[in-house]
Amino acid sequence: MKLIGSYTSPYVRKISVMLLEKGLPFDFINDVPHEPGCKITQFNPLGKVPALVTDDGEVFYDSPIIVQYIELMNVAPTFLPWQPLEALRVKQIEALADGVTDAAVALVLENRREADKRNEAWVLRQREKLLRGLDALEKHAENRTLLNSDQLNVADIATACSLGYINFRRIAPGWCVERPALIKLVERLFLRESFARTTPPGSGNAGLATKKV
Ligand SMILES: N[C@@H](CCC(=O)N[C@@H](CS)C(=O)NCC(=O)O)C(=O)O
Repeated sequence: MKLIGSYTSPYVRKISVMLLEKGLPFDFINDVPHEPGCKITQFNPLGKVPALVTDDGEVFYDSPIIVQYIELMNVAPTFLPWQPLEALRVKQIEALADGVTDAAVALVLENRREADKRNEAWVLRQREKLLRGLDALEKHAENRTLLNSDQLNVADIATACSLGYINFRRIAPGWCVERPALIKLVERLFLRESFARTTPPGSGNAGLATKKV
């Protein structure tokens, strides 16, 4: 199997973590969208990482689809409940975490534009999505049923990758204030070898800020 993506992408990290946790061997092909020479459009017409190329040469893209494919390989540990509706509920939280990541990525890209070219209304909209999403994740993490339970699942992995990215890009340094359940989740997950091995270069840890965002 080949995983195509960049080391800094939280969606790529989600897949790397899953493969490492399951002990599935894969070749990581570093490919960075927005950089010259990027080859991802040969695998994904949408030009986004990650893409997974199976041993038979079939390509899957969009990280939730890749998650589903990996789960179909039936290799323990499983990251989705066996009961379909329960699995859908976990996938809903995965989508929520990925949506928070989408907003964070949008903020990073907008911040790269010159100040006078930034669309402040757009920035505000993304920021509100991010904060509402984090509040919703905190509630799930407090409940400890579908997120932050003793059984690691794809919602936990997607949430920790999203928060790791927010830390790495310093997009909302106060996210951790008044979100103690999310802090507990990342503190626990970041200790795992799969997360340690996929830390984006130069990223900090989870408990830095003192002011809520
Ligand atoms: N929904 C996609 C999102 C993937 C995504 O947006 N990846 C970013 C990197 S963090 C990307 O490739 N961006 C390039 C682009 O949008 O052209 C997934 O979950 O795989």
